[in-house]
Amino acid sequence: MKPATGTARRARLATSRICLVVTEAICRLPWEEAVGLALGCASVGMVQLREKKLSDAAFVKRAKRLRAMCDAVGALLILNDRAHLVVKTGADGVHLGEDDMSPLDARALLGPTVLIGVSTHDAQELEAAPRAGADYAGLGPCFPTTTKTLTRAPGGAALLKEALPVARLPVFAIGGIDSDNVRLLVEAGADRIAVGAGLLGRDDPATAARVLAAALDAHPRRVPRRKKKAKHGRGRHRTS
Ligand code: TZP
Ligand code: MG
Repeated sequence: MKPATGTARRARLATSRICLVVTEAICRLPWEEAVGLALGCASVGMVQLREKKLSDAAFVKRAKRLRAMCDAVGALLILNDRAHLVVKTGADGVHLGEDDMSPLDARALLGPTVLIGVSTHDAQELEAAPRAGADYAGLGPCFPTTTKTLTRAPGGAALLKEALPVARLPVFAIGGIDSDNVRLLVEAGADRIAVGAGLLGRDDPATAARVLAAALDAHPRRVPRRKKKAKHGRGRHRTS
């Protein structure tokens, strides 16, 4: 497939409200089935492949399978950590934390069309993210999670209230988000979320995604919905 342009990628980012964080170990169903069900919800506009333990070869194989699944529904594919595999896998971008390649180095390596996401933990880091060349930021952790060993205490709604006002790029709240607590974050100003276990750890990722999407829909400044394609829609029917 022809590589997407930077403009097309950034336009898709602008309408993405849920980033699905994919780690096989947190999936209750077989991972492809779980991801496929979550991707049935149109609000899931971005998938981040986060596998810390896979070899590069196994990671590439997984990313290529996800690439095809994302293409079927028009979702973005982002790699966690592994900037050196973006071109090989045809991913749309890379998500970088404090222990990874710097965003500026990643931009120099990958060029202007690739999306770069950064992890942020407070208002100061969030304010600095655009200067570092980021297209979007994750902000958290919001709540306790078993997906990742946390090095900071979860900040909850207070973190979002403090940090979101300084944001100058799209921000995905992250960490322990599920259908029970998402409303607290929406009330605190969140209009985008990144979710792993709250979707893939469920018996029914499709319903869980719909519940999260409905909560985000209640946001006063909500991200616009993607226009429905009249005909020849790609892939399966997606809800909400
Ligand atoms: N940072 C904090 S939690 C997390 C990252 C990358 C992974 C996703 O967390 P969860 O709780 O499975 O949604
Ligand atoms: Mg990382």
